[in-house]
Amino acid sequence: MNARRTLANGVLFACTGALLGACTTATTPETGDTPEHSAAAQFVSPFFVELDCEHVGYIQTGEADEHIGPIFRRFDIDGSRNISRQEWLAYRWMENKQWMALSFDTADSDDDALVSVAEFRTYLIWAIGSLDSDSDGEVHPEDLQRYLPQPGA
Ligand SMILES: [Ca+2]
Ligand SMILES: [Ca+2]
Ligand SMILES: [Ca+2]
Repeated sequence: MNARRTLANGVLFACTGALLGACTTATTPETGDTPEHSAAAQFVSPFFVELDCEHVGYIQTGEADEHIGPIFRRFDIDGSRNISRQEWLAYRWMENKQWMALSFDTADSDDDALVSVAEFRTYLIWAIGSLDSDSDGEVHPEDLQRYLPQPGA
């Protein structure tokens, strides 16, 4: 996707927000645009289709609990019920290792260098919620894309 297309998406996003009445709040699409959001978008992306099991085209934070088991086990290679930093960074569907590391540090809230099931659940729910810029409870593929680098960028 080129820069012009990205810009168009941004404008489309803003217009959609206005149609939904989001313009009445103080938030703008740019608010809270941080590396943590990019890390969250990268983290959620590989699981989007799985989380959207009803195929409605968007995901919600409530979907995390339905799918957390299989997603967690994909990271927890040795089945220890904890994800080590090494296991986390080994997950191959996420290209930007800096964001991966940021995700790990954010998820590991007690700083014991392991992400427990509870920490993983909290992070997944936070990650989905953080991408819902217009706070309507729905996270669409465009919400993820705006935080992720485009091919060739
Ligand atoms: Ca493990
Ligand atoms: Ca921990
Ligand atoms: Ca939304």
